[in-house]
Amino acid sequence: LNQQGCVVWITGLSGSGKSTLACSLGRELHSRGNLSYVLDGDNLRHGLNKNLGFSPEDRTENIRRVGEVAKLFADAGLICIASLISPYRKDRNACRALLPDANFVEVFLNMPLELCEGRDPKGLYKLARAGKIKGFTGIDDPYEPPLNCEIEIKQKEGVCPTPNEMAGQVVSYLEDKGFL
Ligand code: GGZ
Repeated sequence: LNQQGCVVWITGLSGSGKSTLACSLGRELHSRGNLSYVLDGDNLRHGLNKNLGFSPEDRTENIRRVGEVAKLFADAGLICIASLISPYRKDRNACRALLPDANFVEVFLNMPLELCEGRDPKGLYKLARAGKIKGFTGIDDPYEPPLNCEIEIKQKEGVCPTPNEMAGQVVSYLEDKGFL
């Protein structure tokens, strides 16, 4: 194995497609013979982070822990793919600061709220609009978009890129930077 590790940090609204992109990217890297590991916010909240909710303090702690674990994977030489809403800029920047700057690749999955809310795979936006979930990102809790991300993924002429296209965009970047 001769692989320089890094963290690919995917941020975006609930329903923007973070987990789908993470999975697709992991599969693509595997098929190329690159070791990667996916840290998914929603999954980790069932184990490592099961004592955390969605208050600003708990989100900050959630992201801090995942940032530390991601750094460990990157140190071990893996491409660590983290997919969390990570709505607060300062928390993402704190994760970035754990690594040499070049080894933290922030990917902004920039999908309009209307699109994410329209998908609503778990019906959470509906509950949030009805006031049954308080502090839902994009509804009554802020999402702070990155100011200087390495990769931005968005719709082109109203059409969303496919998961494979999105993964391809990240793979090209990682190739350019010499991680692949
Ligand atoms: C945002 C929430 C909330 C609130 C539950 N706000 O799309 P999902 O359902 O499957 O994934 C979301 C997940 C967010 O977990 P993260 O660890 O990524 O969040 S953060 O980075 O902000 O710590 C969503 C579900 O949990 N969910 N309540 N109030 N998303």
